Amino acid sequence: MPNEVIFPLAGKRVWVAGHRGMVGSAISRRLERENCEMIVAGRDVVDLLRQDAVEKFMEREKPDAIFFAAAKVGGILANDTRPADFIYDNLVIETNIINSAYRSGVSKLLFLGSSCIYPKFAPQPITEDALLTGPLEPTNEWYAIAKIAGIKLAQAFRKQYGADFISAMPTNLYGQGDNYDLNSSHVMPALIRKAHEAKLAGADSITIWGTGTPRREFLNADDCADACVFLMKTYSDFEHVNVGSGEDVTILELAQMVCKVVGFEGEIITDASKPDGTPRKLMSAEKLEAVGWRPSTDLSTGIRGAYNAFLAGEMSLRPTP
Ligand code: GFB
Repeated sequence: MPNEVIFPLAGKRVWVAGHRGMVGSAISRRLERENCEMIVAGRDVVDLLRQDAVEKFMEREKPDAIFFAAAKVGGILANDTRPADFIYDNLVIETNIINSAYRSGVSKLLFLGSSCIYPKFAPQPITEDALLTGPLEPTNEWYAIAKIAGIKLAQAFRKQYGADFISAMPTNLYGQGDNYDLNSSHVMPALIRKAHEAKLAGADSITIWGTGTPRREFLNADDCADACVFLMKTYSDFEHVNVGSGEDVTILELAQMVCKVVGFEGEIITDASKPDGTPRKLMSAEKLEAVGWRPSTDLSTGIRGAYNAFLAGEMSLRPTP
C-alpha cells in the first residue's frame, strides 16, 4: 500500500516551525483536520537563530512531530542582493532545529527545501536524483546551498541515529499570506500587486523583470501544505521528495494570466536589466504521484484565490520603499 498511514498525527504534539509564514500558516490550517495538539511559538517565545533558545524550547515542549517551514525566504532580487542573510540565517536555523529535535527525542521531522537546490541546467522535468549533479543558479546559490545542507542534515541524522527525518522540495509557491513587498517578493505576489495598482491608477502598462521567457512551475501553498501532511503521515525514507504541480508556464504567460484575473488590460513591458534567473525548473512529480498525492488547485483558480486573499489583506500591505 503506497499511501498507508505509518505516522498518524491524531493526539500528537505537533510544532510548525515558521507558522507565521505562508507555508507554515497553510500547514497550520491543514492540521486543524488532523486532531493533533498544536504547539504555537512566535519569535517572542523562541528565537530560531539562537541555539540555546531552540534547545530549551524543544526540551520544554517536547514535540512529537515537527513541520520545518521556518526559513529566510525571498524572490530573485532579495536572494541576489542579500547572500549573507540567506545562507547564514538558513544554515543556523537548520542546525539549531534539526540537532535539538534529535536530542529531545522528536519522533518525526519534515524539512522543507526548495526547487532551487537543483543544478541550473538540470534535465527537465527534474527528478530527485539530479541533486548535486551540476552548478547551481548564481542568483540563489546561497539559499540553495543552505537548503541542500538542510536535506543533508536530515539524512545524516537518519543515517547515524535512525531518526525519522524526511525532506520535501516544493516548487515556487504562492497563496494566502504571501509577501507583497516588491523588493523582496517572489514573482506571483509582485505581479498581483503591480497589475492591481496599475488598474487602480488607470496606467497603460506594467513592467515585469527579466525577459519574460523563463519558465516556472507554481503550486498553491494550501496544496503544498496538504502534500506535507501526506508525506509526514505516509513517507519515511532517505531521499527527499519533489512537491510540485507538474506543469510550468513562462513568466510572460503568468503575467497575462494575472492581468486577466485582476482585470488589468494594459500592456506588459519586460525589463531585461533585471535578472531572469534559471531558465526553467520544472520538477518531476512522478515520485509523489506514485505514492498517491496530486494537487487539487489549477493555476487559474489558484491565482483567483491569491488575488482575493490580497484584496482581503490589502490595507495591511507593507510599503515598497
Ligand atoms: O519568483 P522569483 O523572484 O524567483 O522570480 P525565482 C521568478 C521569475 O520571475 C524571474 C521574473 O525570471 C524574475 O525575473 N519576474 C518578473 C519577477 N517580474 C518580477 C517581479 O516583479 N518580481 C519578481 N520577484 N520576479 C527564487 C529563488 O527564484 O525562487 C529562491 O531566488 C527560491 O531561492 C524561490 O528558490 C522559490 O524562481 O527565480
